[in-house]
Amino acid sequence: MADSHEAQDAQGRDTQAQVSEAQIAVHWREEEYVYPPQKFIDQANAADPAIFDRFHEDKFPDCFTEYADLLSWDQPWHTTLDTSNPPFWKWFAGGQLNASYNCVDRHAQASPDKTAIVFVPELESDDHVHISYSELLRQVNQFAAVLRDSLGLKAGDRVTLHMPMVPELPVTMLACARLGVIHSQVFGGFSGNACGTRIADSGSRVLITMDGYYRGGKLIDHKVKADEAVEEAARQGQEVDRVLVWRRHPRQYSSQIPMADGRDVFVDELLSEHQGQVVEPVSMPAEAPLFLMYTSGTTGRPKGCQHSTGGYLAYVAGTSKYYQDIHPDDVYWCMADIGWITGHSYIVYGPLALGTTTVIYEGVPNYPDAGRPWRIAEKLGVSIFHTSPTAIRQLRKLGPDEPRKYDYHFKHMTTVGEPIEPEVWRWYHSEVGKGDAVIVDTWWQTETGGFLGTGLPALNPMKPGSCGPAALGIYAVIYDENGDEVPDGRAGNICIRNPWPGIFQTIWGQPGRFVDTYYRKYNSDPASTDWRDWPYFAGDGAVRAADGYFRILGRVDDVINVAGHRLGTKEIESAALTVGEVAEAAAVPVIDDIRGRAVEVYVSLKPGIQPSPEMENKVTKAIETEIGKIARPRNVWIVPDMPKTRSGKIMRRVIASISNFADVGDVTTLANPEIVDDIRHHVPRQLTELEYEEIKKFGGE
Ligand code: 6R9
Repeated sequence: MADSHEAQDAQGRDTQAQVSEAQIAVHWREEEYVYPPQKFIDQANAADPAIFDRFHEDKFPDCFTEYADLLSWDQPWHTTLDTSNPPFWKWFAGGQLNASYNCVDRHAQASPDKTAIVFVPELESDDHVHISYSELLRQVNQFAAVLRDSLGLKAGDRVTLHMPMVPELPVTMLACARLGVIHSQVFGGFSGNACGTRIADSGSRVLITMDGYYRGGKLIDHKVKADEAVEEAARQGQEVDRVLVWRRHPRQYSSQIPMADGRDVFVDELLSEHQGQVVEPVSMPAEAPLFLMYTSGTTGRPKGCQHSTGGYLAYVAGTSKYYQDIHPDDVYWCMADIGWITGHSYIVYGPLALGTTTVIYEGVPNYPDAGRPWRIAEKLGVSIFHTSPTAIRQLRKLGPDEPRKYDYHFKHMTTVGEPIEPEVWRWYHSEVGKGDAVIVDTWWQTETGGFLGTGLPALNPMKPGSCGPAALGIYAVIYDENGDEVPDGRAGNICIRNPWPGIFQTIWGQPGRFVDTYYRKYNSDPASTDWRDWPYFAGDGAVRAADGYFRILGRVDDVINVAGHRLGTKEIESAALTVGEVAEAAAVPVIDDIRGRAVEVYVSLKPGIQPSPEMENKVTKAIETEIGKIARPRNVWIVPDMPKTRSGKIMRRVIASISNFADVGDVTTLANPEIVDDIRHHVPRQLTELEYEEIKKFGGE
């Protein structure tokens, strides 16, 4: 944990050999409150403080029926929360519903012409595409017919999606949901190999992809990754029978890679066989899995977080209503990628469950320039804007005055994925929000389905740098390593004492790992069926202030959050080790002025191999191939040896200190202390001004 001096954690691991993000976190000073404008309060969905009473702990778990009541159920539940098999909680047990019906049909009936999705292609010369709820219903039905009748898919089957930011992605997800088929969308930027590993883990026989998409002004060949993915899955024992390929441009093929005979098929050809077909939504138990979302683990293969249909959909609908303040007439734009949990919950499922208009932008925020997001906002009349600190930092750096040039008006802005520096927060507020929009900082995780730490915009004043108090019905606490609550102002491990409807159900195929990773640490009685005995361990370091607001310091495990994307140090190290000449590899987090954190990789080479820039490139390339470009290290340092404990463990803490120009601390326990100076020699000082300031703040040189 963040300020622990213990040498071992609860599992007896040698924590001194590791370094976590929380340990290199920058501690900002407590900021003053910023209050929402009256005109925001006057229209807010949650403006009456009575809401806090409705979600008070003595009303748990029934308080969450308020969220479930936002949905249309085929059959009501008989038990709000079934705790008989902890920590495998069952929310709304006995209830039945269909997610696609809730996100599409009921709105198509009530307001068929209302725009459900606005697609903004990356090329500015291309027209925006407005898809109404009735049109969305038609497309979802037709594609569901393809999945059911041409592919024979049925409830409970898994299908892997590796799709870019196009409306065909939600259409695919919702068509799966209509049948009870479990979708597993892999972020489009991940490599073919990373996709293949996830296909194998989920046991998918079908991969759905697109031939190409636009990014940075170029049409990227995406189908190439499908072939790599299928090959990798086969290597891991999973055969893929069918690859469905959507076309980015009608009647064209945007890839150089030939379609494999008998395996690959264009979606439009299948759709033409199912014109106008209607597929009844399959009524699913609330507990049926809706989707898998893979995230990085500390060790071993990635974790397929399994989310439920009823609890998940209720939680994202409720939080979209109260925290995103979505009203029927809002135009809502979340600039995240649907390939991450943020996109699933707060581009697709939450906003569509509420029947709003959600914007999908294909490309990067700064294409062709840093004014693009504000032009989109102006043109579409976006009222709610949602993005990450990394995107804000980037837009601020590239176009600090751009927002002023455009006539848009946000009432509400969200930030998600990483801590936001107060200085960056203030630019977001005054420039992007024109001093008039509220900012809702939202702390949560792939595992948690929806927001955990965040403020109700009309009721909780904002505090730059803090995510805010715990969300409604979330009882958060900060424990030390022994499970004792730490006093306010001290860092520790943030935990949630209770279950909530959005919590994931298990790690796909690894229930033991699910219990071990998230519950073992603070569970005192494995036999207890009382939820109070099962606090959820989030894996983040945090500090609570006296007013109950939390500041998140970062991961306490071996996960590095680069630009809001979670990367496991072990995954990066194994990728580096696929290079034959590499003997050992260590990945560490470093402070980065745009991405929050970046990765540096240290490698030592096998005897007789000479260090060279080619070698460094080879390591970088291997990481891109195994994981994807997002994992590309900022630097690869070739060093003569790694600092090691006497038991032979690499001391990442020492390496991270060198990378962050901080004091390396006590190195007397090293088997080879002399190597420290040697390594320092290999790491030249190239700091930006902001990094230098940050480093000074956390006690570096
Ligand atoms: C939603 C999402 C989860 C990790 C999480 C934490 C960090 C997310 C944050 C934040 C500070 C915020 N994180 N939101 N840190 N302030 N508002 O990002 O899910 O990709 O699983 O990442 O991201 O460290 O544990 P995921």
